[in-house]
Amino acid sequence: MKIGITCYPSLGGSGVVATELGKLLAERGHQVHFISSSMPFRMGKFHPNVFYHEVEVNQYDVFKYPPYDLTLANRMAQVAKTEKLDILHVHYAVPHALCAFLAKQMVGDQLKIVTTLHGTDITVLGYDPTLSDLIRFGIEKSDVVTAVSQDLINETYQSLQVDKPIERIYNFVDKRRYVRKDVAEVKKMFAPNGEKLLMHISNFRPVKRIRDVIDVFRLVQREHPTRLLLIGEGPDTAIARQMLKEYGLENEACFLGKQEDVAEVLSMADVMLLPSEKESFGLVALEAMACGVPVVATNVGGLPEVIVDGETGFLCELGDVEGLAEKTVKLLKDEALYERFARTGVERSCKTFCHETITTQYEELYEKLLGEH
Ligand code: GMT
Repeated sequence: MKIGITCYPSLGGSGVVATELGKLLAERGHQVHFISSSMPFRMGKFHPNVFYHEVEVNQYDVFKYPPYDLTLANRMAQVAKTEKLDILHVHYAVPHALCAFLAKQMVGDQLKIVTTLHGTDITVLGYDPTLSDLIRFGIEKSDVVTAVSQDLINETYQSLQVDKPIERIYNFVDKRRYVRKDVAEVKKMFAPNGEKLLMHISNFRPVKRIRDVIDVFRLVQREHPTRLLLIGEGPDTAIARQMLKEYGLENEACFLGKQEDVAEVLSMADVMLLPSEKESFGLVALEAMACGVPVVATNVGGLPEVIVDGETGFLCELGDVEGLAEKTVKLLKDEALYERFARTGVERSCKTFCHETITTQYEELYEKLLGEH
């Protein structure tokens, strides 16, 4: 098959999933064309079946805002025509499903649109009256719609009242790369006296509740020698720095910024903290589990579909900083419990979220869609 993929190419789970899926489809012999504003950051090494088409937006004085959406739609149509694409698989309804719909109008009905919903497009934008009708339209005009968790499907029906079946296809980890690595020497740099390492990875948006991460760390640190590693960056990075300073913990925490090799970094962690307010899936929780790191998180959105409470991690109510800290300490102090959680997490990630199985699910969905007409 010839498959076009559009995603937000910068750091973020949806871009990771879109890019990794594209590479896996290419490995299976499909021709994959990425159409995006910049090279997706996980693109990696050259692959003969992977092509990249940049969307370049020109600036004109006449426009107050550069017409990115229209330029993207035009590029999608161009690539669909020249490369004879069968499928355009877009990640995020806004604006990608709408751009794909426009491209389809330009090239003809033979081009099939698959839209994958990742979260913020529904959980935030879906409630915005200036966008909700448009999002609903984009979903209904897609040939097939998928979402990354059952919770996101439920929320889409509830918030947008869409009249369209939505198929659940979970996110995945490539188990060839997401394994615990031997990083004992590097870990010593961050935990020189054998302290345990708590880790948080995100884009530091308010929805990630960075304040709770720091508060949990403060409480855990009182009970057990612990350090904190913070990966990624975003609007609330400064808040985290400020809080650590106020608590006198700035020397116990380290900001590593954005990291390419997440599996390597995760292999240093003892516990992953994810106290998010909302999380349609929580890819980072899955990546942590795959590397044998138990996750202590909030019981929100799709997280309970990824983390099994009391088996691969612990789930607490949103904002329950004391509960999150207590569960973290429990894991750090009970070696047998810790080993069981770590092992079960690896097993679950390989079984339920295996890259091969999920790629096959998408492949079958494409085949069915093309076979229907
Ligand atoms: O969480 C973010 O801020 C980034 C966002 C994205 O665009 O990548 O993540 C969303 O999609 C991921 C991949 O499906 C999910 O793992 C995240 O849970 C979801 N984020 C939210 O729902 C807040």
